[in-house]
Amino acid sequence: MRVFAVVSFVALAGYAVPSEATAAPVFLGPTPYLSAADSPFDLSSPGSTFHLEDFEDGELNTPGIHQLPPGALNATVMDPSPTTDSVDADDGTIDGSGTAGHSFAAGPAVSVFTDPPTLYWTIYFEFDAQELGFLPNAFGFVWTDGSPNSRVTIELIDENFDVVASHQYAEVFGDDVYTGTTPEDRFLGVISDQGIRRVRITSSHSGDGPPLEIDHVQYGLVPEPSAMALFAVALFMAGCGARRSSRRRSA
Ligand SMILES: [Ca+2]
Ligand SMILES: [Ca+2]
Ligand SMILES: [Ca+2]
Repeated sequence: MRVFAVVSFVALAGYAVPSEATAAPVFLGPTPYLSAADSPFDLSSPGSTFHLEDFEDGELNTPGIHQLPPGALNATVMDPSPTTDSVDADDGTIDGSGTAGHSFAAGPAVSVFTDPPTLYWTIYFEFDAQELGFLPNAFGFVWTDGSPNSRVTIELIDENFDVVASHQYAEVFGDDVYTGTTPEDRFLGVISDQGIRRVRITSSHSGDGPPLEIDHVQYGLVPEPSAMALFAVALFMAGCGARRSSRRRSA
């Protein structure tokens, strides 16, 4: 049920919510995230229809997710180190630090030669319907480190490598600290009306800076989005009605 609260937040904040039952993807977040309990998805028993990759075994190896294209330039797992930026709780203690956990750091950035240059860090996942038994309609991750003022985009990409949905967050991400601190860490995600075949995360910023790090990659099946968006709107309207009648009673 927590997912409804976030969709409702998205509606209040003016994000992309379907106007009718058109079922456009609903992009979620950004919301602070220190442990799996902060996810809008129910991560209490990952396994059959929902998966959580926290990288704590040192690998990307939850079912049905692979990097695209496979190769030496892919993101890699960061072991505990002074600059590792895991989700806070992964080391056993929510204490403002993720250095004793594991994160997933992007491969080399693409640099666009403006002055100063703009760096684009990308992590690109593909889902395997055979291995999962389905294509996920929900995906999320936690942005844990990068340069200050990073711009983040999520793209959903289909079988033909066409971008079917894209969302750049209005907020910017990142602080000036690269040593595993966690107050800047944010959940971002999407619920789609279509099965998600591929998803590409891009984090960009002006000038040099450290690589994009993410954690708690999560994906699976949730109830279809148009119904949830309508439910969120209904909740919002009910809340407005309650406030109006309360004001009338107190007048
Ligand atoms: Ca910690
Ligand atoms: Ca981790
Ligand atoms: Ca961080």
